Amino acid sequence: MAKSKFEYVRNFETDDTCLRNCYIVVRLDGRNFHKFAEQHKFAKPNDDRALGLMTRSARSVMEELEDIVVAYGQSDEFSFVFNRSSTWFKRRASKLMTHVASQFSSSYVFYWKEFFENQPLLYPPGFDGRVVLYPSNRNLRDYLSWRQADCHINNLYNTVFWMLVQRKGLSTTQAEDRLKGTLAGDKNEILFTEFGINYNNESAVHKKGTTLIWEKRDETVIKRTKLPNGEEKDMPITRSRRRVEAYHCDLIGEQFWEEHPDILEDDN
Ligand code: DGT
Ligand code: MG
Ligand code: MG
Ligand code: MG
Ligand code: MG
Repeated sequence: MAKSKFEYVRNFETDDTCLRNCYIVVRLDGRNFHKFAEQHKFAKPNDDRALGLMTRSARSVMEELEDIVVAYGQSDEFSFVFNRSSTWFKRRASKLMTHVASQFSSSYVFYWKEFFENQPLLYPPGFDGRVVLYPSNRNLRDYLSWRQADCHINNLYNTVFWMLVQRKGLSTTQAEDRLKGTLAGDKNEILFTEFGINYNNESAVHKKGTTLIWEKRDETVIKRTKLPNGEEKDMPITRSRRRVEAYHCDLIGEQFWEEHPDILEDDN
């Protein structure tokens, strides 16, 4: 095919292939969700509709795109981990990141009504994306631990903060001052002595965030089957199906990874 004289502009495209053998992590984060949460009347500190919609959108990303082995979300962010041996889109960072961001954003709008029945979506939300590569299982696990630790720190802070404001009637500035310099133990103590709340009993989705993984489940369906003698009969057929399952469990310790040894590939 003859080439036009404009063809050379292609050479301006730069290579953004992700290094081989590395896990490719795409993290999305809601743009200016401080304002978005206010305007859409998100409950404080945690809005279960908003968290449910984030998880629904992340599930759509995993189901529609290839090679995502685990995803982790909290607040207005979600991280997607591509298998280290993935060759999807020739491992081009911009392709992977933009597919994740656009699939997530369109799902967020598409499924909005399922979660926010009486709250109209007032303007189109956006999400930023970034790509980070992790060369070892340890690094990847530490990345996920970092996001989960962030979830815990913020949730503990926000839980006490909004108790002080909503139950004790402190202004937001007063609550901020009250919590300045406090450690986790102090916050637990305030929750327990002043509000009778044992933080350990708070809901797991808020304390731990949401982890999505693929799991095989046996599914039995009744199917009308033709027998050799020509007769038709309803027969149970069991097949193993892969589906995305959600967990709200600890990712920092060993247990989760021991119970799900197939998520990560061996380092060697
Ligand atoms: P950014 O990411 O730099 O564009 O700015 P923001 O405002 O999105 O900041 P970020 O991502 O650091 O913090 C997330 C914001 O989203 C934070 O202000 C609280 C809000 N948010 C997230 N989930 C909830 C929720 O369940 N309830 C409420 N009330 N707010 C939430
Ligand atoms: Mg931010
Ligand atoms: Mg944000
Ligand atoms: Mg955020
Ligand atoms: Mg195209």
